[in-house]
Amino acid sequence: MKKKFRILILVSVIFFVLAMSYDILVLARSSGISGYSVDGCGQCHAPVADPEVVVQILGPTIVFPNATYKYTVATTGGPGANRGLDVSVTDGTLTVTDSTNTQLDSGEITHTSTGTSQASWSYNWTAPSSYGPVTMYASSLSGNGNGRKDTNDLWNTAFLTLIVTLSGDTDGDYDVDYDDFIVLAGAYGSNSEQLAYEPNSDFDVDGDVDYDDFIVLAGNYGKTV
Ligand code: HEC
Ligand SMILES: [Ca+2]
Ligand SMILES: [Ca+2]
Ligand SMILES: [Ca+2]
Ligand SMILES: [Ca+2]
Repeated sequence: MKKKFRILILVSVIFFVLAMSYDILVLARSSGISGYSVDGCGQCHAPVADPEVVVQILGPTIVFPNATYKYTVATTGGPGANRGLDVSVTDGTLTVTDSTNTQLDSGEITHTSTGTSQASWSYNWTAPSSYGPVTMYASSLSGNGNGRKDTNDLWNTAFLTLIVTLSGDTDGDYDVDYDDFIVLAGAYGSNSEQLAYEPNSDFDVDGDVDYDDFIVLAGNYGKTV
């Protein structure tokens, strides 16, 4: 009888420890998860992407080798009690600029527990040293805030193609020619507060399109990648 009792205690302890570690595993999710940026969060939340949730990746699409740019993922629609994200890139490097709300997990940007109160998250991406297209993938979830993974937590995915090209290539076709000059001419004299401003023509990224930017384009005129 005494032995049986001891076994019972032992079994209970083992069960308790297992239950605790399961709980810790489960709770770890609200602090971000990587590896789901492309296919989405369906394995544990709503089974398929929901068009009610709109995920946008905002930031420059024509970029230069080794340069660093700011991107923002913005999520609207769905229950919206809390939200989260997972971002990956096929090349280049993601870095955290807001460590309160985002973190790096296996090279991907995910939300922190605090970050689930946000509807948008910003971070940096540094372009690779080689020319060519890079894809940025984002999955974002709009949860019902009940602290559980359930099918009422809706999500969707988005991607953005980033063209890593020559400085001066305003239209992103991997050359610097008259077409690019025309784009710059249209934005010439503008600053980032104005409608005419064209970030793809602001090669020195100082918030205006002026003579300095023209000189950059002129310097690469006629070149192709
Ligand atoms: C392997 C399972 C799993 C996957 C995949 C997963 N989650 Fe979760 N997620 C959970 C669990 C479990 C919870 C509930 C416990 C918690 O809040 O930590 C949760 C909760 C959340 C919450 C809080 C939601 C609420 O209503 O309380 C957010 C936000 C979240 N996940 C974001 C994401 C995003 C974004 C993805 C896809 C990029 C994702 N999750 C993919 C398991 C997962
Ligand atoms: Ca061009
Ligand atoms: Ca061209
Ligand atoms: Ca400029
Ligand atoms: Ca200037």
